[in-house]
Amino acid sequence: MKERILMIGSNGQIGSELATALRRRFGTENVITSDIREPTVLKEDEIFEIINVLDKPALTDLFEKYKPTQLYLLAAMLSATGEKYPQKAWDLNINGLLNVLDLAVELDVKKVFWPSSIAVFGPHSPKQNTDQYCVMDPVSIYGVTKLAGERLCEYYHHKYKLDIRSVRFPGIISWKTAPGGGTTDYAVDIFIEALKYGRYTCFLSANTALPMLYMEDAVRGTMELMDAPVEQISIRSSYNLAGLSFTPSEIGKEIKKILPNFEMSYVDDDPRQAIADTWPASIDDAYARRDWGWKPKFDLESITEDMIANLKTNV
Ligand code: AKB
Repeated sequence: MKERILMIGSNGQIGSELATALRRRFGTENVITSDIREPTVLKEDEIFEIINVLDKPALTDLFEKYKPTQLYLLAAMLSATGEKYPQKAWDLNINGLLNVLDLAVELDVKKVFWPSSIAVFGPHSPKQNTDQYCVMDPVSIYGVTKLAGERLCEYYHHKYKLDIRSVRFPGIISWKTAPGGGTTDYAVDIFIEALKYGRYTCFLSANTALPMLYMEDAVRGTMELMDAPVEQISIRSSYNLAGLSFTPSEIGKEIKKILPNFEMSYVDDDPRQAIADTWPASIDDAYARRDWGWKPKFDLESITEDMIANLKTNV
């Protein structure tokens, strides 16, 4: 069957790189990207539409116009911005998802991808090797929407047989498009400022370990999950997905190996620390490994080398 992909929220950190990979795989003419505003770069043959995922009539028109076989919903408000606008975060993250789930069922979309996050865990979840199934008591509104979203995905799968697939992304590190409004954003900011100014003031404390993933792994993992035979998908809420875990102090030391003059300092009153303190330090992704063969490739050393090599020419 010929695939036709519709991506909503394609201008963000994950969308911009996932769209490139999907265009390479399915052909530029079969990938429609969309967002609330124009992307900064759009090649002549790329198809892009302005859409607000909360505008159901416009969204319906978009689905009817392109009749997608696969849908990627990446429009979301992340954890730090969500704390500033909790109502908007709920509206976008939950009502946007509901609009897409309803239309996917109504218009018979074959597969849907929606990312969840490690933010679904909370202060009573285990900190180390956090299991797929454990206490989940998110305290950020972002985490609350992601956990509610997971339950909706599983519900739509059971009730309407919707083939929805999801992973709980950790912090994503990438050099092409910066993240925005997240608690894990420091792990990208640090490279940009190290190259620009030779120093970085981190908003998380030196020993705050968090799970992270390199973009190349995140894109490959998403495509592997979407490619997996349906009978191999045992989880319809969202799969735990691990790459690596490190602290600000550890990544700082790794950067110093390549940029010996790099200096790091810390602020101790940033509200993002309170969110990070409730998140896991490391994730157990045994189900993703077992069900669809997930295996990350990048470690801290290879990420640091790749980030600096690529950003050197851009910063
Ligand atoms: C955030 O920090 O909010 C995101 C996430 C872990 O989902 N990067």
